[in-house]
Amino acid sequence: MNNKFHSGFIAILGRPNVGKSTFLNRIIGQKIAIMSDKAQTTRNKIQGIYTTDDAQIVFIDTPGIHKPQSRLGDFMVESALSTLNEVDAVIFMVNAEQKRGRGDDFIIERLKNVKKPIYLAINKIDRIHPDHLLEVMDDYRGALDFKDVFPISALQGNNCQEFIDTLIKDLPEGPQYYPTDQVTDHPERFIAGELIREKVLELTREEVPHSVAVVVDRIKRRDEGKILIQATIIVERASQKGIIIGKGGKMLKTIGVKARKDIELMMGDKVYLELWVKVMPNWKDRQIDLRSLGYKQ
Ligand code: GDP
Ligand code: K
Ligand code: MG
Repeated sequence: MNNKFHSGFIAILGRPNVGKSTFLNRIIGQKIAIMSDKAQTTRNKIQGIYTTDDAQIVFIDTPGIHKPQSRLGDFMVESALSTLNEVDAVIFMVNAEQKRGRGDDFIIERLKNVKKPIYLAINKIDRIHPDHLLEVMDDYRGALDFKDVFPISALQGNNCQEFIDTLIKDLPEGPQYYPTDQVTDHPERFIAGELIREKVLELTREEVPHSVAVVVDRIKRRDEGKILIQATIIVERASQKGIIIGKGGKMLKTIGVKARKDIELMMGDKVYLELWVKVMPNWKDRQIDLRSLGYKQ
């Protein structure tokens, strides 16, 4: 019997939409990183904490590394790269359906300087024929000195537990950093905002998503066990405000109902959600606004 406690911080890197958030949510078993089929859904580092009797892994879900297109993009890339010096291991996740491309090579170049164990996770194997897997593996062989390679399906769970068991076995002996019942270090306020933003991404048209931020203005616990949450959805143009509010306020109502259900699940209490929509032109390129929205440290 080996009673030593293993622990450490592991960053998850990969192009947008390869399934990083889906994997994290599967492992942690609660919805903490929002998911969608649109790139750049994750804007902040989100830690998911996985704890067992003899191990703890603190996962860092990074925004996708990509060529920056705005100051927000810049911040996202910086944020992803800066984590690499602080972690014990790195998971480089790729999509089994896609050929290795420039986006992957951009990340591989940066990982060449990382002296920590790097694991290749080939995700979405539920979408490919098993014969194709060897080709994908060949594609990445020699790109980096991988400690191990795991084909997985984050969506269906295939091979995920085996992957976790290996990560734990390889982690050094260490302390339990967070209490057993803690699954993330982000405050409820942040997650509530992310859940609202997720519904906006899910329900609105293509032109809206990348222009949206959500600020939770107030969380107030009421006596009857009900929580009042007031939040503002921020967009760049009046036309986007119109889309989010919808005909007769219908869209905003749908966003509110769906977000409220998820927030209730997270908080374990009844929630009363009040949403406003505000136009802030070019907030993505305004340093000061980024800071007030929580995207700058
Ligand atoms: P991220 O940008 O890397 O965090 O990617 P997400 O976790 O947001 O996932 C992007 C999209 O891929 C979502 O629509 C997911 O449902 C989908 N997805 C993630 N993992 C898998 C998988 O293992 N199989 C399939 N078929 N889809 C997946
Ligand atoms: K995504
Ligand atoms: Mg993500």
